[in-house]
Amino acid sequence: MITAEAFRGKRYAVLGLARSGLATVHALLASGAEVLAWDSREEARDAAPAGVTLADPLTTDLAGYDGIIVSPGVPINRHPIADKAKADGVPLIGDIELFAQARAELPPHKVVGITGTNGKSTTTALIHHILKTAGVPTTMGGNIGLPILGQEPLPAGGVYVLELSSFQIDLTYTLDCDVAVLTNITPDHLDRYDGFADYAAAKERLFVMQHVDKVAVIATDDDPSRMIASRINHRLHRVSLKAVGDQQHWPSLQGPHNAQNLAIAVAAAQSLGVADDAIETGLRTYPGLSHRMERIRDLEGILYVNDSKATNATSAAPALAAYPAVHWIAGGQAKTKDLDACAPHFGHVKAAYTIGEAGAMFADLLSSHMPVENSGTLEAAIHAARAAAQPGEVILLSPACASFDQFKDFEDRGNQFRAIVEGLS
Ligand code: UMA
Ligand code: ADP
Repeated sequence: MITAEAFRGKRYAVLGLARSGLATVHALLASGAEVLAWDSREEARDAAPAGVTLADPLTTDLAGYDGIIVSPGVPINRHPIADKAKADGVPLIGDIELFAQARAELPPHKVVGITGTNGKSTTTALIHHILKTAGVPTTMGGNIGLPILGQEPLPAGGVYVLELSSFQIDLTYTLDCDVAVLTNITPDHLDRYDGFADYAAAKERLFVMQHVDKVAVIATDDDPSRMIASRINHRLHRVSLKAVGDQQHWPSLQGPHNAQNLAIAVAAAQSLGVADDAIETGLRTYPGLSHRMERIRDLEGILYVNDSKATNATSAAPALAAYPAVHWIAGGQAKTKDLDACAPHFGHVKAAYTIGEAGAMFADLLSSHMPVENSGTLEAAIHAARAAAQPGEVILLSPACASFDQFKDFEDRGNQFRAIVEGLS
């Protein structure tokens, strides 16, 4: 766990007691801070550690507190905690900001911060893997599912590799990344922002927080990313998926989207001083992540692929592009009212099976391009796809939607897909 003397004797309110909130509470208590904490879910409050005062920050006078630490899943654009923080004169921050404040007490180290709409987790895991392969002490944290305050501090010379969502950046003010990375920007999370420009501006803040001697790595394959790159006035590496040649030696990094991810990872690793042969070994041995084009099973010549992490249309597109004959399971909570990003690959889809809240809307959008069935549930969709698929074809869960209408999160959705597919006989 990461602790800091800087927090000793200070008072914090923590709102949200899931992964990041709980890790924050533990780190603050261990640092000698006073902690008031709350979660709207009773079971989350019940799991709070001893030593915490349980009280709702909305109905507690917080004047004089040193910070209100909010989980990234709390929508601060519409949650009353934002006005409450202003009224009480307390900074509204997140766990990443606490990490930034703890850095001065850590052994000399570097921080790589990775943001972007898609490819963050892959790029984070890949940079971490390359560093580990090269013998550099390193740890991953942030949006990848590992709250950074819950990780062990690194010895001198270590590199913290942080995946940062826009929600986390919104709650961070002093994180000066040694290397800041932008993968791409396409529409997502628009319920949390005043439009696309506002969402892009949230990502740009990662670079605004950097000092002039630090490095920015930006994939300039889309307009918003090019705009951000044009405004960088510190050290900038522009990379592009178009500059990557043959990917055949890197089995877990197939497809143009992974060309983008690996171009970024190579530039980041080079800027950290990793030798080219160590980078090449890292690319070759990278094992891939679950729920991203994960091959689950080959049954009767039909391949079942779990791409549950494709939570928007842009991230589903590369999966459709990757296979020539796809039975496509899509749907959930839609982020946009169109599937335009997937349209260039509709020719690969033999049939679509839609699920969840977006089921009817997606069926409507797709029906003039391919056979569609609104299956409703994941299980029904898998069975319908199995009945229709021929040997050599692929049954692909690549939902282009968030999962929260029918599942706990994208991992739960992918795990249920795996369980159902493994149960087929
Ligand atoms: N809550 C309240 N009151 C509210 C709203 C929420 O009490 O009004 C509580 C909820 O009951 C919940 C907590 O606040 O207990 C919110 O927790 P959370 O959703 O932030 O969950 P964590 O487990 O802390 O996970 C967060 C990130 N979640 C989100 O950004 C939604 C995780 O990213 C991240 O891995 C984790 O911190 C560790 O850093 C997940 C994610 O879906 C993977 N990210 C989005 C994405 O990738 O698209 C941005
Ligand atoms: P993130 O953490 O940003 O959500 P992941 O690496 O977990 O990104 O990948 C999420 C989904 O996006 C996967 O379905 C994957 O196939 C797709 N994807 C990965 N990298 C990219 C990229 N650079 N551009 C577009 N889609 C991508």
